[in-house]
Amino acid sequence: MAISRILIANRGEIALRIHRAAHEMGIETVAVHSTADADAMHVRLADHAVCIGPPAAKDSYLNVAAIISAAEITQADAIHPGYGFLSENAKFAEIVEAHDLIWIGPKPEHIRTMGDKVEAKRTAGALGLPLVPGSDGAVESIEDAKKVAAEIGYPVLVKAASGGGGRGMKVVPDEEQLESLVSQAKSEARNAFGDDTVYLEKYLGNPRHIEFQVFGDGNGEAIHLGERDCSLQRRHQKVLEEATSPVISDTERDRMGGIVAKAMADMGYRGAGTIEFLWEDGEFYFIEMNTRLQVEHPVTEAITGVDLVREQIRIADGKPLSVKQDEIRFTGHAIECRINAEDPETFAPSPGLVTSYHAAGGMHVRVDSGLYAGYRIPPYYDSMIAKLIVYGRTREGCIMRLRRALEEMVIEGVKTSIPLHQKLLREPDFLSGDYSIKWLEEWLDRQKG
Ligand code: MV4
Repeated sequence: MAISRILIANRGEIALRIHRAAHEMGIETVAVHSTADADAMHVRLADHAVCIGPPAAKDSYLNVAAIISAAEITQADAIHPGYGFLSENAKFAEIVEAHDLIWIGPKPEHIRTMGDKVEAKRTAGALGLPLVPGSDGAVESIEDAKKVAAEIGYPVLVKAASGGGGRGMKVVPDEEQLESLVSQAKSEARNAFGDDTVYLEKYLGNPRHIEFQVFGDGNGEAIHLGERDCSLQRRHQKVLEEATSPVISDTERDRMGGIVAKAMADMGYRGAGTIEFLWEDGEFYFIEMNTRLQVEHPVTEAITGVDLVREQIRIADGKPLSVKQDEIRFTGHAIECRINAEDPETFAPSPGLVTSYHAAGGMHVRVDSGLYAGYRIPPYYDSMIAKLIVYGRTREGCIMRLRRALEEMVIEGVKTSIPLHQKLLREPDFLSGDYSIKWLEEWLDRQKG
């Protein structure tokens, strides 16, 4: 075993993040890139680089044959998928392992289970996680749907089993509209995912999105690293995340964290995972599990001191978890601002030439980004170009430092979401921590007029 060269099947800031963890462990890296990314920072920093195709992601970052070939040509012994792209593709994980490469990720069977939201819920329930009340599995007929909805009470939510990320959801206010909305949801799901399986849940009107970070060694040991509050979203895109959540007490964290860690231990989960809950009126309700490293993982790193990518690589290499649960302390507060190349008011993408760039610095300030002056942001990929992560001993101190860091950031030549963050950080509801998943979009609507 002993991983000595990792192929990073991703781009942008997360490719850099993985490169940094690898180099700190004395491991070489291989970058893969599209023709549009030949001058990207992840390509410059890596020890080896292979062009795997044209700009369109389906021909490059999603091109399984090209990526496996790149690993073989460069004699990489492991593949890290980052987030997005192939990270939650169970088939890809199997192909990697079938080529005698180490997959730096969860067991393929667990990726597959959690990718099917009906299976995920069944599994979570069997492991003792609290669920949103709803149908026991898929809805098989309209009679079945009526019966379940009457039991749990309206409004109900129709969700697609192959959905996730909010795609294909329908809120049903009353029984009169159930039949037509279920059939709409089914046909939309069939078109989007090629699978018209849907299930029903009680619709929670004003919850928070709170997710727990977990790690398993694949052999029945597992830990949790506390929660992140990701309630500030626009169109299912997170804008700002924080750890710890302003509404979760130390006692609640220990209690819920204990439940999720036990669940992961019992399923034999391997690697990094995130258990997503909706939280309303003091109760947690499981909705989904993500079987990957997440964009917002640095806020967890900031408050625990654990390097999550290093941990992923160690586990993939067959090593035990580097920390035990009783060695983990949650200290202080961290906030991440996602900086996108987009218009801060219309959210229209703003790719193009970065004419000048200066990253914020100073105590407890981290910038994860592949930007540099003279870099041309390509129009083909996600608009997130940087993450600003700030730590403070208290939430108030963290917010003050974050405002200072945002003042220091310079990104010229393209529009960015920095002004949006600056405005958000002065909002009384944000300062008091009093926000739900609906707050940001309602606030943006109020700004418009
Ligand atoms: C819900 C919900 C209310 N009630 N489920 C959206 C994405 C997917 N991960 C689950 N989602 C939701 N599920 C029930 N039973 C509201 C949402 C939701 C949401 C959740 C988290 C963060 C932002 C959101 C924005 C709109 C809707």
